[in-house]
Amino acid sequence: MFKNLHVAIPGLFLMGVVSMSNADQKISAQSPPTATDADAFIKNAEARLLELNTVASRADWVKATYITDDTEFLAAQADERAIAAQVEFAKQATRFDGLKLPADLARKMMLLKTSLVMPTPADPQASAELTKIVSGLEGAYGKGKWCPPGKDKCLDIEDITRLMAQSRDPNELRDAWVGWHAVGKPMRKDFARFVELSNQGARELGFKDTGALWRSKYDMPADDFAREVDRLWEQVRPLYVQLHAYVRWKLRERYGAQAVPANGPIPADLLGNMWAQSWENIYPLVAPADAGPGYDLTEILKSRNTDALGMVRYGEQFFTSLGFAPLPQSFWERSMFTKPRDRDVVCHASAWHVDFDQDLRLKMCIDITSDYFQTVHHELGHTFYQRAYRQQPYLFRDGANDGFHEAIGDTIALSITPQYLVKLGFLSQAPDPSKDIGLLMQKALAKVAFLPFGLLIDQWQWKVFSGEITPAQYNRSWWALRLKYQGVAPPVERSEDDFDPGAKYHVAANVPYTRYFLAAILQFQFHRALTQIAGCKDPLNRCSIYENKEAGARLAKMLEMGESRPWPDALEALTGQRQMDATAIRDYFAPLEKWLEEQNLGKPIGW
Ligand code: X8Z
Ligand code: ZN
Repeated sequence: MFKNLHVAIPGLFLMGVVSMSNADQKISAQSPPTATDADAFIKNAEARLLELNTVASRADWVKATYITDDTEFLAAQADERAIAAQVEFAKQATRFDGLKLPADLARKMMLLKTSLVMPTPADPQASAELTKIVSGLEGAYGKGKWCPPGKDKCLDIEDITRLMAQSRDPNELRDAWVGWHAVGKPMRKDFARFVELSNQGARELGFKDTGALWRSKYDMPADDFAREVDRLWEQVRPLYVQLHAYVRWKLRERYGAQAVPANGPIPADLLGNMWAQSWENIYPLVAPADAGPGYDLTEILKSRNTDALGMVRYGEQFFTSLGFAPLPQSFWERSMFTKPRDRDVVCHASAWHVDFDQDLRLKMCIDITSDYFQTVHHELGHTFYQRAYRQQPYLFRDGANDGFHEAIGDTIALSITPQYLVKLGFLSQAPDPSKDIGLLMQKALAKVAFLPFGLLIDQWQWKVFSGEITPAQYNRSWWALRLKYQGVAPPVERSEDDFDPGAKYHVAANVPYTRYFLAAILQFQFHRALTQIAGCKDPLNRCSIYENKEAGARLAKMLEMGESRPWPDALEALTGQRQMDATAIRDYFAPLEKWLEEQNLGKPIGW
């Protein structure tokens, strides 16, 4: 999967024959190559990759919205062609190594090499095997179901997500958790093979392994990036640990001392989400006694009879209020907003830039809930970003880094404040500021709880790719990391018979995950900067940039840059800062953090 698909990204490009023009061949026969040769080489590569990736996106779109053996086959084939072409171009690009090139051209040479997520080996058989496996793994996830014994209906991940969010019956939660995790089990063997083949491809491109390739996408040496991620985690860890301690205490009150340890990890099935990655669904269990939520967005949306299309329209109008043009008609015609009744699809939400121009689409199975209201804004962030950089040269049509891409829609969603909901007519008046702790708690259950999860997936993947984690240790190392970072434990004993990482979409679909961790930090940094531009003097959680054209223009400026400059330049264009900085998320939640510390006095912290 790849470049234009925002959830799944760069993988792509053509098989075998990457045709060089006669002119190119003549040039390559002479030595040494010049900057003019380099320019011609890149122009040709960009044109070819655009063409191949557009074909691949169409095949992938059909596959993701209609999973069958045939669509999987055709998508794998188109992906393989596109990826192989890029691999080939990346290899050919080495002949310009050491040549002094204009900055843009040098950057494109670099991106040619680093923008792949899944580098295929040169051997055509290995390459075909790899793309087939990856297509099949994503398909297996998309088709995944749990059929509870004694019931006549099988549940898909959307149904199970609802159950995990709503049920407070520990037996039912455990059964659903175990039921869904069985989806990973059959993926183990293919996954191990995928790791081998993808590493083979990465090595042919000069990377130590696929993880090293993934870490090389951040305009800094791969090892520095790993340290940067650790630094950001250390900045936010104290806040997470306070939230964890408080939530554990509340769950212990609810489910009993048998079920929830006083100072150990929280059972992963009690947090309102299959992966315990976001805890907002258990808000009612942990709500501060004296500061209710103020309102329930799910109830409001339902009472207004909002449908899936209506949800997306709300998102769009937020962006247009900032000065962005409305989305093209084709977006509304070609997107998939609801789950079709008659076939398997990949419901996991994603935003597509099919032709890298104006053919923009969303693919999701919208439910009318507050969670999905957030997700719609998240996805539209990708869409508006994609459209904003469409006039860049092909190789620059991507986010400043993948964390930026993931952060834009979430940044906008931080502006869904009570005051904004009043403007929409959803609330007659904003709750009193005394309710802020409740509102901040709700947000923290989504955003702060997510941080260690956002980090650990790739900590696992990086070690798998480097060989530090072998297939024989897949599951136990997964749970060791979940314990270390999240402080959660599986509700039942697991073994190497299971493959729990495969029950998470991004592992099955080969999507690097650090991007979401970065986004969780960046969105607060963006929000702080944008609300300052909008002149908001209130606490960060009360500021919305809705209808603020100045903030919109500054945002657009950054989005239009795409990936044309190193990300610190893009960050500076919006925030004036050149470093990712977790002080913004700490500032945002400062009142809650203080409140949590008070609540946790005398209680165990950590696990
Ligand atoms: O995968 C997504 C988006 C698509 S890019 C729906 N997210 C991560 C996840 O679901 O695990 C958004 C938050 C984290
Ligand atoms: Zn996303």
